[in-house]
Amino acid sequence: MARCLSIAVCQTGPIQRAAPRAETVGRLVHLLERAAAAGAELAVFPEMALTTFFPRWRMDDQAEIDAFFETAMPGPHTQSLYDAAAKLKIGFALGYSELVYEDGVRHGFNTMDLVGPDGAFIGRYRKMHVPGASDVQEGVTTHLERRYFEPGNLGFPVFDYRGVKVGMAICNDRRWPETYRMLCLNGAEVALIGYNTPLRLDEAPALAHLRMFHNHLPMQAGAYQNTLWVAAAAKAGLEDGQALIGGSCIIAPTGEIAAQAMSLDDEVIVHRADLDLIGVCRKVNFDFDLYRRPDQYRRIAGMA
Ligand code: ING
Repeated sequence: MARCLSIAVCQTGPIQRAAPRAETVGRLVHLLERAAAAGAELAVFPEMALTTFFPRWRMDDQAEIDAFFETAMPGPHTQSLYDAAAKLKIGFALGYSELVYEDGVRHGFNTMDLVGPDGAFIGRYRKMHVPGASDVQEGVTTHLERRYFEPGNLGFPVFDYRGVKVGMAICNDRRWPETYRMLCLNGAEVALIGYNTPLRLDEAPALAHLRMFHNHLPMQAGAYQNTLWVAAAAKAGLEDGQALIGGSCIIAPTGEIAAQAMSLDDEVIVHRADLDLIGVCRKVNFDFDLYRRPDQYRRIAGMA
């Protein structure tokens, strides 16, 4: 009997700045209900799935900035999503902006939490590759994540979800090979990814036509080269005047796209991931213990 996990990607359409949290969480609950009805055992939501992608703006007022962050998860606005998970017996990974005080010092992280089918917290990931800048730059798509978020300090942890090893990554992380390699070396079988990716790229118009190609390419390569299932959820559509790409997908360890979203709106795609396919792919090429020689690479490169 094959070892499987039915995974849902819950893509959202735009979440406008004016949308009350409760309304947004209501949309997420509805998506989770659709995922459960389709037989999914685990769902992934986008990056920053509770608010608009506010790093597109330069803000100075701390109270204005903090309004986009969560100080507790679940909190008063998100408890209904955790309750729905327990009722529907389906866990989820949710991207949000985390505000935490450690030793009296304020820290902002771009975070994703993994929640079990009982609605209980399982584990946390904080985005490692924080892109963009800390202030507006002429001729560059304004993307000020480095103004609001620190790089993550949790590494690439892997958690047990119903006997399956699950890790997480957020948006720009998906472009870096280290993300998938670290998750794989930490034992991951499934990588849950959320992203908010603008369509426009003012700083590199020559690459503008490649936005979707550069979305799927690194995830397909990462899945293939590290024998991972990848489930990636976009926040898509025209959000506060900025077009965000869709292209949510579920990718097999073969690198094939097993399912892909068709819209730029709230949409659920589901695939019954055959986890035994990981072993097949490892046997063909990626048996790390047998074929991968980091010690040798380093010695040859004079890095040993
Ligand atoms: N978004 C982008 C991404 O890597 C970005 C970062 C923005 C890259 C604009 C280039 C131009 O998909 C996030 N949220 O990381």
